[in-house]
Amino acid sequence: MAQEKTTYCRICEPLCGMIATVEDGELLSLRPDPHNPLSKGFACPKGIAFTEIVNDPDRVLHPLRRNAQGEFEQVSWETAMGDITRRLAAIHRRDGASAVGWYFGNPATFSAGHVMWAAMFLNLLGTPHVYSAGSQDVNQRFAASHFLYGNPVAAPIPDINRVQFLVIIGANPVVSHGSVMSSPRIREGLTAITKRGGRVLVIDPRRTETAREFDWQPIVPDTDALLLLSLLHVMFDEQLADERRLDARSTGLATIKDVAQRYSPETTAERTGIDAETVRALARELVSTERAAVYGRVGTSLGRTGTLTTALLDIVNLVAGNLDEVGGSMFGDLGIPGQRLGVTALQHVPNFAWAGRRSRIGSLPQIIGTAPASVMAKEMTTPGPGQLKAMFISAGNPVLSVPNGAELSAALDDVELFVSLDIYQNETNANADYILPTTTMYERSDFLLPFQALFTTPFKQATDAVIPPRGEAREEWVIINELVAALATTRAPLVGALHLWNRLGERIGKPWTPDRLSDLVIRIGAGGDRFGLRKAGLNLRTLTTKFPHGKIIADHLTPGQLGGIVTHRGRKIRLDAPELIAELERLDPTADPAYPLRLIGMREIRSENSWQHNAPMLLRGGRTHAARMHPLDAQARDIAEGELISVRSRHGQIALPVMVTDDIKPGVVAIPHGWGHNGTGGWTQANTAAENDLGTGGANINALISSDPKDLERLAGMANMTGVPIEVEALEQSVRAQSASQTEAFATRSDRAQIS
Ligand SMILES: Nc1nc2c(c(=O)[nH]1)N[C@H]1C(S)=C(S)[C@@H](COP(=O)(O)OP(=O)(O)OC[C@H]3O[C@@H](n4cnc5c(=O)[nH]c(N)nc54)[C@H](O)[C@@H]3O)O[C@H]1N2
Ligand SMILES: Nc1nc2c(c(=O)[nH]1)N[C@H]1C(S)=C(S)[C@@H](COP(=O)(O)OP(=O)(O)OC[C@H]3O[C@@H](n4cnc5c(=O)[nH]c(N)nc54)[C@H](O)[C@@H]3O)O[C@H]1N2
Ligand code: SF4
Ligand SMILES: [Mo]
Repeated sequence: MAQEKTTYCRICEPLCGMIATVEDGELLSLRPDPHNPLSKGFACPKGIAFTEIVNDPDRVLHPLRRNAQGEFEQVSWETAMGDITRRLAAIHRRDGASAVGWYFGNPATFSAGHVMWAAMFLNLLGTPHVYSAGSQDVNQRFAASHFLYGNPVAAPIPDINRVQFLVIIGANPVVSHGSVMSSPRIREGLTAITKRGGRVLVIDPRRTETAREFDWQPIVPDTDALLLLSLLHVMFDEQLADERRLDARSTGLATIKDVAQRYSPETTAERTGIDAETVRALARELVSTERAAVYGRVGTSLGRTGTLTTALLDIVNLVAGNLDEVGGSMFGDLGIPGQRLGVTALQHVPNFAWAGRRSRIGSLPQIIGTAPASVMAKEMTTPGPGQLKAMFISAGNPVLSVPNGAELSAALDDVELFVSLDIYQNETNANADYILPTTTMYERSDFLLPFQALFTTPFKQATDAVIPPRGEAREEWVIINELVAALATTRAPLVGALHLWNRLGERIGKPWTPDRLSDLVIRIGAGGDRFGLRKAGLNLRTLTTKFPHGKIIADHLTPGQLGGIVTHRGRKIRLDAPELIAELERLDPTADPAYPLRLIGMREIRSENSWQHNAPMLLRGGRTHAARMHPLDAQARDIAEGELISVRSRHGQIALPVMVTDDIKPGVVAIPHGWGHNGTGGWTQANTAAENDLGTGGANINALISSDPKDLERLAGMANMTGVPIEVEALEQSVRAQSASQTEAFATRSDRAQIS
């Protein structure tokens, strides 16, 4: 008989409540949970379509080994793990920990067991080759927080519930549903701001789905740091800032004032495309509105100076009197005693500290234990001590998501051992020696551990698995424990200690599992039972059984968190770190007349990065990958709507259809990433689309992006994926008529109507 189970979605950050209908261990359907106190019956098309992913006939359900002919064949877990652990141990014994590497992709963060076990294993192993999607996403946030607060994991989030003036710079929450903030029903949250008489301003090169609903200010890509410096200039110049208060809360104010002095809005206007009076008015409004915040995301992460830009976002909030204040940019509170001491201690651990290690290739700093993924390929192909020889990739598709996928794909083909942990055959693991099948989110229990401090309304939810693992799928942490056991016998004393800990737990009947870790965090943290000290407090069991729809911990974020966050001397925010100041010299790139246009990224409502192009529900309406460009730029190049265009940068070339639209700043071209399914993966739907003559399986935008260490952002090794100089031309006149009609259908049906 069919049964309904309460759970939550773990695709993106709002973590919306879901009701799963299950029969005989099979997932029949998903619908939004009307009783989840935050998402209240909302879910997006990706969340609903996940049934098709769990049950996808293309899913990898058994361990696969690549044979001499290059084909995958099914093997037993025993055979796969026996061979993998033997080869891994041999490589480790011969070349040490620095021959072993791991890349974990975005979905890893959405599984407490996966991300924590991978981090624990790799840290204890001591390899510098730890990579993640972070250097294409959010590592600049950690680096900025390191410099400002001495605390890389502190991330301010806008107080959506109470803000009256929200400036969104380089984020599109109506489509992305919010990032580096967990705020279910974000569209409604934003609309509520205007309903209560406030204002939302979107500063973005494209009139995005969010910008269409609120006020839009276009900007030249990758000039946000200049805009933010000009805002500071006006705040100091017009004496809007409360300097005495600033002095009490921060160090380095004189330096920042001095720097801002050089960036009057009159001098930056031409570069940002925003006139001086608009900037002056914006600065005044940010200071005079009692509850105001600026919030930036991927658009401010991926420029040439992402760390500096992100630090400036916080500094603008601070100077305007909006940081750590009600209705401003606030910090979530984990409620864990001793957090500050813990972070201070971690800052002295080389594996964790900023630049505690630098990459062998490019000498780029690590941040929270991870190195820039852009250098992964060269770390595999460059001989010498520390060469990466055994590579694990879990929940990632870096051949599409990291710059220069062709280079990476070739490098992966040559490493001694390449093991993928995934639910699919994708473009990356096409070259793997083994693909190990893992569970999807609904086949495991979980707690939203990594997102605890990011909820705009403090919230906790935990879930049991709603169905057993399909086929022979296993959870990542279970696989990692086997690797731990294998390396415990080689030259890895700390891994050995972890193995003993695991063994001990098993022996006393209390194995160390993700659930146990979650229970610990829940009990110690805000609202927890502190092991009996707080009578009505939570633990994992009470959270799952008494509050299956989740529990709101507090109605609002609490101001005044900085004292518990900042680890710098005197608990003062540091505004003048020399590393940040040095980034100012990178603000003005030299223009190259051969590449006059600027490339930006964008996300689509029915895609999640590269991995949801195989669900029929999400592909409806003849969806295709397309670039967006302004009519003026199209006319100048004699390009018509729907035509196939060639997009070239200094680093590569791709072809795809174009949509000509006024909703973008002239001189800018927007292209979604995560496409470029070329038949090497096992995604039948996505690859069938690729075989169509229009190339509608899409193109890999990251072929246009440089993986050269000298082109990476310097403080967090961020890939430079926005504002990239490009040129565009018509590819073939002959397909014009054919493609125009199809792209138009896509434009009306999926780009506009599907926003929910
Ligand atoms: N539907 C859907 N939702 C998703 C995802 C998805 O793939 N699909 N991915 C998830 C992931 S992994 C993440 S990290 C989040 C990201 O969440 P967001 O950051 O909110 O999403 P993006 O669409 O990347 O928004 C970036 C915006 O920055 C703008 N932009 C680009 N360059 C610049 C610039 O130089 N300056 C300024 N001011 N703006 C710029 C782009 O036009 C775009 O509108 O979304 C998550 N949610
Ligand atoms: N040009 C450009 N490039 C970008 C971006 C951009 O804005 N522009 N955005 C960047 C960002 S923000 C991100 S987060 C990255 C994403 O980059 P990645 O994380 O490398 O790639 P995804 O496409 O998210 O691939 C996720 C993989 O995980 C698998 N998977 C899904 N669920 C699970 C699971 O539970 N367990 C396991 N083991 N596997 C699972 C999927 O099958 C898929 O193969 O892309 C980055 N790349
Ligand atoms: S917005 Fe969609 S994909 Fe993201 S958590 Fe909610 S239902 Fe899942
Ligand atoms: Mo991301």
